[in-house]
Parts: sequence; C-alpha cells; structure tokens
Amino acid sequence: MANAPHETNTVLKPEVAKPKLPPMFKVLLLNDDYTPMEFVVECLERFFNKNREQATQIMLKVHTEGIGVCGVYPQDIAETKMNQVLTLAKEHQHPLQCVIEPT
Ligand code: TYC
Repeated sequence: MANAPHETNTVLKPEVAKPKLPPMFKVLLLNDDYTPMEFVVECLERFFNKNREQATQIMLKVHTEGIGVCGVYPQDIAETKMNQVLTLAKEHQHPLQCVIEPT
C-alpha cells in the first residue's frame, strides 16, 4: 500500500531470527512437620512427572534441608503447577507449601 502523504518511506532491516527464551521459574517445595511423605511423593509424581525414585529423592531433600526444587518452567506453567500442589494439599488438609522463584 502507498504511504500516506505525511509518512516517509522506511527501509526495513532484513529479518534476523532471534529465538527468545522465556524467563524461567523454579517451583519449590517447603518442608513442614505434618504433610505425609507419601503425599509429597505423589504430588511430585503427578504434577512434576517424576518417577518414584526421583520423587522420593526430592521429598527427602526437602525433608532434611527445608526446601527443594521440583522443576523449572516458564512462568505460567510454574504457577499452574504450584497451584495444583496447593489445591490438592488444601483438599487433604495438609499444610504443604509450594512457591515459585525466578531462576
Ligand atoms: N517433614 C514431613 C514429615 O516428616 C515430610 C515432608 C517432606 C513434608 C517434604 C513436606 O515438602 C515436604 N512427614
């Protein structure tokens, strides 16, 4: 289409592919004294696609060190996973806490 009278012609730079990676967020589980170990392992299997061995290792790390990483995802996926954990924990009346943090 022709430029309107007030517009100047612009030479566009050739497009250069610049694949932009989205900002990533860690999903973290926090330890508490009440949530059953088995429940935490099941959350890790269900929401973070861990096998039983991986899930048990992460759960034990959180149990002994107080905090641990479940996975790293783009923000919307990290938020969804955090909310899935918090919703299931609430349904079962466990005080399990889950947070996200930028990498
Ligand atoms: N500390 C809990 C217990 O002894 C187990 C637990 C592990 C709880 C990880 C929360 O994120 C957690 N039953």
